Amino acid sequence: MFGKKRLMVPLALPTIASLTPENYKIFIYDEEIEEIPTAVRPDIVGITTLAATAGRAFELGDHYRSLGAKVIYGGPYASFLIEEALKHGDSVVVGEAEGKWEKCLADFEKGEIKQVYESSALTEYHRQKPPRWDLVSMKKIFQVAVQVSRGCPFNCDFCLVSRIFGRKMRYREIDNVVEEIMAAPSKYFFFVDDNLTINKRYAKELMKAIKPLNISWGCMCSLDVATDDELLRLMADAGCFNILVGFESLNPGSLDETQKHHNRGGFRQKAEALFSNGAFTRPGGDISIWMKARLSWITFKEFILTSDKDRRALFSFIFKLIRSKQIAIDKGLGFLLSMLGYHRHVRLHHLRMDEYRRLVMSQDTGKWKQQI
Ligand code: B12
Ligand code: SF4
Repeated sequence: MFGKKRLMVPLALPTIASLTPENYKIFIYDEEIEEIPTAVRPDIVGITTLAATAGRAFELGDHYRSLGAKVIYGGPYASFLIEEALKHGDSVVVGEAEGKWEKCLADFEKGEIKQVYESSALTEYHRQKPPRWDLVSMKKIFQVAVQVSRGCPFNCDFCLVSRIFGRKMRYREIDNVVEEIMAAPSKYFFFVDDNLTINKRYAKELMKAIKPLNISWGCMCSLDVATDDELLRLMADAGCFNILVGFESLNPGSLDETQKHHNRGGFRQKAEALFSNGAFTRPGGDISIWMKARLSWITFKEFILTSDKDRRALFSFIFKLIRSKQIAIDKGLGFLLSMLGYHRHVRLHHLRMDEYRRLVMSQDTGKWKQQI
């Protein structure tokens, strides 16, 4: 939540609504900001799932099935735990919805809905229909989500992104992105791409194209953005006010263990470069110019404290660094420390499944025990 508002409504459901034929009357509900009408019986209910939301998603699925509705799950959690989702729903759309959701609805209309909609091919992802933000109550939302790319060339152990969207980057055509932003009901955006600046040429073109739109936006990118002064300036000019950088850990051993090798080394120098090149440590005159351009860089550095044996030492190490202001480069810097909860973060590939189950069973209490 952001004050009385939710920061963003997840992009999944407005995207799926955009794929839905016109003969459907669609309602989107987000329980973080509004009540879900549980007394009504829809014909078909689509529910998105994350590990963090799966318990509630399954409760709702059970409820709507008991009313006689068909319940379809999608999203990262159901895509990897299909059998579990099918205990609470009629069908699972695995991975990207494009193509599969339309097929699922066509089968629904014929009364032949299948349990699993899956395909080995990823979508082309050149041009997307605009998400149906008109179906979302915008009064309580701060930012609108936009996605320009899918995929990630890396394969970090705790992350599902390359498993869902592949390791080859796919990009939308820039004019298609611009059209979507212009049609959106807000001037505040968040690019949900896992690394908006990984392809610097595309990123620079995008910045030039969105600059005239006079919007404010945040994004996620890797620290190497710090090494490209031109890109930082273009981002600032185009309305960037917030970036989220995933350091994950300060411990090179933990980075190796989780296959996040690309974050090894030089983090402090790069973070300092980010500030001296992009924002706060510019001479006073410069800052006021940037402020006029609506630039206020607030960087949340996310650390995932990966391995059990290092946890205590790392906490105290980071605590000391923050207290000594060695990494609190200025007051605009925030920290988001998240423990690596295996039930939420672990990459669910088969080799690790036994370990995953063992850890969840041994560490969790309550519903998780019955669900696995
Ligand atoms: C932006 C983002 C956030 C943002 C914003 C969330 C928001 N409100 O929009 C913030 C920073 C708040 C956030 C928080 C968290 N996030 Co996050 N986040 C993302 C990110 C980068 C993009 C999400 C997105 O918008 N994708 C674009 C949409 C279109 O993709 P999609 O949701 O997958 O939907 C597609 C398909 O999955 C499918 N689909 C999805 N739902 C449905 C439903 C139906 C019915 C159908 C048919 C199809 C379908 O169709 C869509 C179109 O193809 C993803 C990674 C990624 N690249 O997706 C991680 C990701 C979703 N987050 C993740 C995690 C772990 C978290 C946190 C738990 C982190 C933490 N430690 O706190 C929290 C949980 C927050 C919560 N309670 O919801 C994990 C989820 C893993 C899992 N097994 O659940 C992901 C996958 C990244 C990862 N590490 O693997 N996150
Ligand atoms: S954590 Fe970031 S770099 Fe690693 S696989 Fe996920 S999206 Fe890619």
